[in-house]
Amino acid sequence: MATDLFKAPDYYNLDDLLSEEHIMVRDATRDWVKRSISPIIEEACQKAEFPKQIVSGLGEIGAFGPYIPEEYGGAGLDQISYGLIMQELERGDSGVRSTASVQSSLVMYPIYKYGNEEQRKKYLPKLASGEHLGCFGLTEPNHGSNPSGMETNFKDLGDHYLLNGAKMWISNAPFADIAIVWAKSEENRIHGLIVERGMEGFSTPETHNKWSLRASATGELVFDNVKVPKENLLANKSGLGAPLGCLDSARFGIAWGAIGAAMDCYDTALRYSKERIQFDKPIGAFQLQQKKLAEMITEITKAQLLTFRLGQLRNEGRATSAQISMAKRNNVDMAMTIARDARQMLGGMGITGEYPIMRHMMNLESVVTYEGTHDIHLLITGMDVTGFNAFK
Ligand code: TGC
Ligand code: FAD
Repeated sequence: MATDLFKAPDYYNLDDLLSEEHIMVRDATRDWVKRSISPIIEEACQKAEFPKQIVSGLGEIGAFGPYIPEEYGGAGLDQISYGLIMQELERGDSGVRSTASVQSSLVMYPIYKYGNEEQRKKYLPKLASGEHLGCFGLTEPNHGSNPSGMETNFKDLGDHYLLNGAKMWISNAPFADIAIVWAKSEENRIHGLIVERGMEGFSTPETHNKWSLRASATGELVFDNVKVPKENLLANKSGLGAPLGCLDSARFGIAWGAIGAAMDCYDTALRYSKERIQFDKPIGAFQLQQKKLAEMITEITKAQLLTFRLGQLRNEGRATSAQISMAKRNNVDMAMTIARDARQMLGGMGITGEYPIMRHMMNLESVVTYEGTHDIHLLITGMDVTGFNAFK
């Protein structure tokens, strides 16, 4: 990829709403992405390789568990800082943001919220530093949008649990040291278990041939009579609300992240529109191209305002799951539209790896599907405003 010339749009002077700490955290992440992600990401995606070397860097910049208290290795930051970090990482690549948001919201968060003190002390510092990588197993071959039907189960055998079943589409799985696995007890109740690499009967085959999120490793989790020590149960919350609570945090991060991908596409198209001459004029001087750019910056600005307010509500503990769904759905859809229009603005160059747009466009096909699909989030909003459940 050519030199990273990214300049972030801030059409409504949103920086005025951010604290000094927010700006410091955001800019540090932005610099790290320019230094450590932009030079390597195109090749990693072309080769469909997870750039493992970024894991320690993500730990160093505090991208793992930014809102987890410092005593457990986190950075003790607020939700807006978390969002800004996710925005900057996804500006680099959705797969990089995935690695960080899974580790933060789907691995560290459940251990912090639903685990006991011993588990927090044992696992969180190593996850925060990047010494350990985690993954989150909810989706199964027969249960994606409806995780309540999951078949993965465990039996209480006195001195340990016996875990059986399989999960698929699991980010970070092939390299993960631990997995947060959601499984049903003999009483048909969903619980979280910490499963560690090396436990007999536990394997993590990689999923190949993805056209999207190629720099993120995806795999299955297979449990064949895995003996899980009883102390690995996350005992403080059970039921579907436990994994869905983690998803609230991750979906919030994705709502911010999608803005980063959209910003990168917009910024690239804007620069190109000033440099590319056709019919003796820069293409940015043509009304049809201006319409695309004007709509892009309008939608990015609206999404920024939505997430900033959502961040305030989350800081106050007042954001509802439905409000988070609206932001995830809106912002990913917004980013997809911008990526498609921006790609067209670059003509043939838009399909090459010289520019990041096509990569973002392909990545966003995963982002719109995982953490609840576009339609699932629409139904959540529909249920929230009407009171009628259209899922079943
Ligand atoms: P339903 O009966 O509505 O709810 C069951 C219980 O859960 C509670 N609940 C929530 N709690 C916290 N946060 C939320 N967002 C919640 N939504 C619901 C609810 O109150 C209830 O509690 P209780 O105490 O009454 O039992 O459940 P349902 O079976 O009808 O399903 C609802 C539905 C469809 C919204 C939900 O299952 C859903 O969100 N489906 C989408 C599945 C999904 O998002 N999977 C994501 C897998 S992880 C992933 O994709 C990671 S990708 C990461 C990356 O790489 O970045
Ligand atoms: P399905 O649930 O089969 O849905 C197929 C279609 O039917 C969708 O368009 C959906 O919107 C629609 N649909 C389903 N139900 C309804 C309904 N009631 N009304 C209307 N339409 C409906 N999962 C994890 O647990 N952990 C991870 O780390 C993880 N990482 C992922 C990484 C990638 C790259 C991808 C692609 C997925 C990942 N997932 C992960 C899985 C992801 O969460 C699921 O793919 C997603 O929840 C959708 O499930 P599904 O693929 O089984 O689709």
